[in-house]
Amino acid sequence: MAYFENVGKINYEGSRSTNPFAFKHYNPEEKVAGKTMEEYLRFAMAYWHTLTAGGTDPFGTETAVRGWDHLSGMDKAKARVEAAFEFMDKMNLQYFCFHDVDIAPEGSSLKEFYSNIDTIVDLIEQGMKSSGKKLLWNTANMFTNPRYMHGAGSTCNADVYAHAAAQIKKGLEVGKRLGAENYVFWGGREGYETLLNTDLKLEMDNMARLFSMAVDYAKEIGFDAQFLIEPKPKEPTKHQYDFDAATTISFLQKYNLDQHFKLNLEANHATLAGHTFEHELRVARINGMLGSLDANQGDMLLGWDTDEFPVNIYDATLTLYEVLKNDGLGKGGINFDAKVRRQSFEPEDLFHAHIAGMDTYAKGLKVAAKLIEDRVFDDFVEKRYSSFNEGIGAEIVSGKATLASLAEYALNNEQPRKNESGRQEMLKALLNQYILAE
Ligand code: XUL
Ligand code: CO
Repeated sequence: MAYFENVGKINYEGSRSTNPFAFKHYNPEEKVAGKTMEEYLRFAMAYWHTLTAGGTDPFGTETAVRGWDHLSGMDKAKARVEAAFEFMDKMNLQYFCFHDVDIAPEGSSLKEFYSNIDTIVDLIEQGMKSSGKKLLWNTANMFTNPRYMHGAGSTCNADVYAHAAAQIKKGLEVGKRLGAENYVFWGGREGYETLLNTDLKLEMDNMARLFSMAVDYAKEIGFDAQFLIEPKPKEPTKHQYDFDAATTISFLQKYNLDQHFKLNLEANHATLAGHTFEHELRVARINGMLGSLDANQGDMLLGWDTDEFPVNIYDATLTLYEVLKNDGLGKGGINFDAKVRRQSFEPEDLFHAHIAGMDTYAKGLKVAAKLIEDRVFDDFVEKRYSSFNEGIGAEIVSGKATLASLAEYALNNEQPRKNESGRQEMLKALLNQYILAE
């Protein structure tokens, strides 16, 4: 059965095309910076937004009209698997990502949940075999069920902690079976509402223990996916422990987990943390921790995680700039953790949304590659710091300088170098020039 019968395969037609069901920039085979667009971008469909969610918000119920609406339970879950492969095929998406609860109903016990997962994973495995689609990452949802009200790895309830461990164990087994390239942890409830009832140290130590157990179990079963943590500062909890890239990296370093993890960075999470997305990518990149991306964008007039499809070329350019400087994302990819607006309720809207996101990132990739090729910012930055290439600057960088040697230098320095302009406006105009060029 076709769930998206009104839409055919989406193809590249070039930037002049007027066909809303065509790519204007995403041309999978086109070479950019030495690789094909498809190799760099590794786009993924988020199962939860595209198949499972239906457009609820805190004030309203589902609005989405989908071909599986008349079904329920396992029948609905099975229909969604079929729809997922039809959508990925038509959309030319090679990867997908899911939480355990996205693909299968939890049922009334953990045993039933395991068995539901097994049934659906059988279908997913068949779909992957016949289509060649790949699992970018899977994860365990340890935030929706009421049992996780106090957290999962950071809960005050040891039985809930054990339940979380059971979900992760199954998630790792599923990931291995489906050849997942990464395994993600996002701690939606790993944080606190008030310190008055919180043992901060125990909560963080316990979270680290759960991550270590996951590392050990993956090793035990021979699952060689890249582990990823997805930072987010708040929502649903007031304060989340994996606040942003810098906080998460230092958490991983403190617990000796940094060699086992990288980061899955999300654009809207960056803005919630008061950062630009490129800031988060740069921090991860210079620490060797840039793993994968959740592509979306927030709304600057709304203070929550709106998970809109990314359409901002300026942001996409700076994002892809970091990706190219990282020499790609390795095992990672670009997962559209994004949802259509509640009033975009028709199945066609899922196509328009993914086309918009994929074209935006493809255009960003082309512009970023040109900026790097022409060394637009590299030359400027290199010259800006050139005082550290020789003389006293080289002594500082090599570690030879001391406070005493620098003080002596400063005391005898009769003609200190003059500061030069940072030329911020000129650089931003250059960036615009590259974005707007044909
Ligand atoms: C929530 C979020 C999650 C993670 C996976 O803000 O981004 O969907 O990506 O759990
Ligand atoms: Co996300």
